Amino acid sequence: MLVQIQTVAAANDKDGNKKDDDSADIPNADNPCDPNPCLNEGLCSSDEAQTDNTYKCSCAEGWSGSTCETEEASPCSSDPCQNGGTCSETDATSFSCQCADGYSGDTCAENVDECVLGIHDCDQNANCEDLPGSFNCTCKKGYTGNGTTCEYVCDPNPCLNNGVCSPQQDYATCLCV
Ligand SMILES: [Ca+2]
Repeated sequence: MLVQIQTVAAANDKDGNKKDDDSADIPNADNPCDPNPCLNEGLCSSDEAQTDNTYKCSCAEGWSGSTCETEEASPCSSDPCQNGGTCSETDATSFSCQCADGYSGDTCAENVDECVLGIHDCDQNANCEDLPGSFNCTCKKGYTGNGTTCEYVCDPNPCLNNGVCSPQQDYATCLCV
């Protein structure tokens, strides 16, 4: 619990000279704001004419309640950004999401189809498969590699003595002459 003793700023007298109010540093049993009952950096004010020790708290932004004890819901407190997106408040009631790679939309709920958009790095001899949040590259028949790089299995010809190369799924067979 944060309790702050409010100090009164030094006042200037009518001649412009600084005048310190030493009494502000001494706890005052008659002052309901000393020590400050307002939590979370709330500012306390009291009416000196009141004799029943009433006070009012002016709460810092994001806090409410008679002693500023309640944290107000922020636009990001419900974690509105999905799939690893990062939420940031744009004002007291709005948010924006910074989406992780592979997702888009106001709340990052939409998968990016890298294959349709052409923002994949698959080899030109690979098939692109869209996945939620990512994509996969697989070399086409007759090509071998990791999908990002695919090489034709018959170039260079692996068959000796003028054998005829025949491409299979991801390897070659030789027809010997
Ligand atoms: Ca995708």
